[in-house]
Amino acid sequence: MNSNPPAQSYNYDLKQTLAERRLVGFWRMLTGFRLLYVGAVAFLGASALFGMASFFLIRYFVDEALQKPDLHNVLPVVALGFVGLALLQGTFSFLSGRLTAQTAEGIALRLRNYMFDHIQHLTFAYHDKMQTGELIQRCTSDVDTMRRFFSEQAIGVGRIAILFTVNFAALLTLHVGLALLSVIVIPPIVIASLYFFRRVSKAWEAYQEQDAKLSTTLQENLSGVRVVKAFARQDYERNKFEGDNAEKFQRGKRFMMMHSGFWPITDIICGAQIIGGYFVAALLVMDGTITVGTYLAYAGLLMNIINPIRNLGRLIVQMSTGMVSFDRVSEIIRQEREPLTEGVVQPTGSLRGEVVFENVTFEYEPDTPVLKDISFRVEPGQTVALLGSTGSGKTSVVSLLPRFYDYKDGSIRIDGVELRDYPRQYLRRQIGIVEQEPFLFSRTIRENITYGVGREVSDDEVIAAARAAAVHDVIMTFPDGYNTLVGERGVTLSGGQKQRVVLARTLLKDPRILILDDATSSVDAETEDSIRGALLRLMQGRTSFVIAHRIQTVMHADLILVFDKGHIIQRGTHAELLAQGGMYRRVYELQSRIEDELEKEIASVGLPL
Ligand code: M5T
Ligand code: MG
Repeated sequence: MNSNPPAQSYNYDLKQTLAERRLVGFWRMLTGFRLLYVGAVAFLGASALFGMASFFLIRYFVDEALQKPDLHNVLPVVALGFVGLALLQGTFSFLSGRLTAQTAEGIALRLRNYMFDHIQHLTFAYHDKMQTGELIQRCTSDVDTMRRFFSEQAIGVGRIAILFTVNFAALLTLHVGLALLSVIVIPPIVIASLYFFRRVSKAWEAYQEQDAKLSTTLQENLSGVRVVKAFARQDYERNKFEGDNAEKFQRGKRFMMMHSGFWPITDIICGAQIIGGYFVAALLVMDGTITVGTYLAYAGLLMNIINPIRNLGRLIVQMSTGMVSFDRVSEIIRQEREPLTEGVVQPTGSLRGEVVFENVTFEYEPDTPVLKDISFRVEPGQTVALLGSTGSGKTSVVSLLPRFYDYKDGSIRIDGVELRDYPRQYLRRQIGIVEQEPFLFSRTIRENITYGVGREVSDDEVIAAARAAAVHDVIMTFPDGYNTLVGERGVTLSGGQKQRVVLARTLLKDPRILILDDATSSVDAETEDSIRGALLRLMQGRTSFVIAHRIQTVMHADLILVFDKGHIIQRGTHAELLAQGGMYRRVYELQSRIEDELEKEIASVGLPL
C-alpha cells in the first residue's frame, strides 16, 4: 500500500504572499508539462508568423504583381502562396491546440488524482469540519475551472504575447507612426481589465461558494432521504433547496452581468482604434506616403494586433476565476497530511496488547474536554467493557487507540510504548474496529468482507468468517450470494446484517486489539446470543474493548469501566461492581427487571420464544 505523498507535490511555503503563492502554485502544477507548454506556444508562434506573412503577400500582390505584364504567370504562384501559408498556419495552430489540450487535461488529471489521494490522507479532525459537498465541489468544478485556466488562459498569455510581438514588429516595418498609433489602446484596456479583475473574482468566489452549498444540500438530502420522507419534510427541503438555488442564480447572474459589462467597454475602445487606424492610414495613402498594398497589409495586421489586446482584457478577467478556484483547491492542498508511516519506533511483529491509559485528557474542540483524567490498565488478551450513558465518551476513548485523534494530556501506552511513537499505519493494521455506524462500500459482499485484509483470501476463509459472524445464511439467500452488490445498485442490507458483515471483515483481519463499538446494537437478542459465541471466540487471545448498553453483553469482561460525562465513575468486574452498588447496579437491576417482565408477558401470551 502506498501511503506516502506521490512524487508530484503541490505544497508550498505559507510565508509567501498570495500573488507569489499563486505564481509558484501554477508553476508547480506545470511540472512535467512545461516542455509541452513551450511547444504549444512555439507552434502558436509559427502559426502567427505564417498568418502575418500572408498580409505581406497581399501587399506584394497589390503593389507589384498586379503591375506586372506577365500577370497570368505570377497569379498561380501567388495563389499557391496563399494556400500554402493558410495550410501552414492551420497546421501549426492545430498542433498547438493538441499540445494545449494534452497539457491542460494532463494537469487536471494529475490534480484530481492528487486531490483524491490527499483528501483521504487528511486528519479526522479536518473531515469532521469540512462538508462533503464542499470537498466534492472543489475536486470537480474548481479543478475543471483550473483545467480551463491552463487550456485557455495560460496558453492565451503566450498566444497574445506572440501575436502581439510578431504583428507589431511587422507593423513597424510598414510604418512606424501607424504602428505606434495602433497600440495607444493598451493602457485603457489594461486599466479597465484590472478594475474588472477584482470585481469578477469576488463574484466568482461568491458563486462557487453558493454552488458548494447547493452541492452539500443535495448530497445531504440524498443520503438523508429516509429521514426526509419519514418526517414528511419534502416541502421544507424543497423550499430550502429553492432558496439556495435562487441565491446561486442571483450570484451567477451577477457574475455574468459583470462579464457582459466588460465586453462592450473593450469592444468600443478597440472598435474606435480600428476605425481611427483605418482613417489615418487612408489619409496616408491619399497623400502618397504609403501604397495601397501597404494599406491593405496594415488593415490586416491591425486586426491581428487589436484582437490580442482585446483578448488580453478578457483573459485578465477570466483569469480571476482560475485564481479563485486555485485558492479554493490549494486550501485543501495546504492541509497537512496525516503521516501514516512516521514513528519513533518501527515495530515489525505483532502487538502483545497491553494497554495503559494514564490521566488522559482529550478534546475535539479547544476548551471542551470530552475525556477527563482517564486512567486504566488492560493486560494482553483481556477484555475491557465500556459502559455509560450516551455521549459519555466511550467512542472517543477507543478512537484514540488507532490514533484517529491525538490526545492532549496524559499518556497512552501499548506494550510500554507511547502511542504517539507508533506509526499510525502499524496501529491501524493491528487494531480491528467494528464501528458504531458500520459502513459498507457499494461493491460486492465479498469485497466488503475482504476489504483491507491485505492478502489473497480464499473463498473458504471468507465463508468461515461470515459463518462466525452469523451472516453466511443471510448472504446465501441473496441472488448472487457473495457476489451480490451492496447498496445503490444492489441489495440493501439491514442494520444488523451490515454490522455482521463488518464483523466478518474484522474477523478476517485478525487484529491484536479488537474494538467493538456497540457491535451488536442492531441485532436482536436471539441473534446476539448466536454471535456471542463467535465474538467470544474472536476476543480470545486478543485485547478487546467492548462497548455495549446491555450488561448481559459485558458481564464477563475482565474489567468494566463505567463512564459518565467523560469521567470513569466506576470500575471493576461484574461481581465487584454489583457489590459496590451505584450506577452499575442500578442499570443492571433495571435491565434484569425489564427482561424478566418481558419474559413473563411473552409466556402469558404464549408466543414462541
Ligand atoms: C463524547 C462529543 C460528543 C459527546 C462527546 C465523535 C465526536 C463526539 N464529540 C465531538 O465533539 N466530536 C466528535 O467527533 O464528544 O462522544 P462519544 O465518545 O461519541 O460518546 P459515546 O460513544 O459514549 O456515546 P454513544 O451515544 O455512542 O453511547 O459530547 O458531542
Ligand atoms: Mg459511541
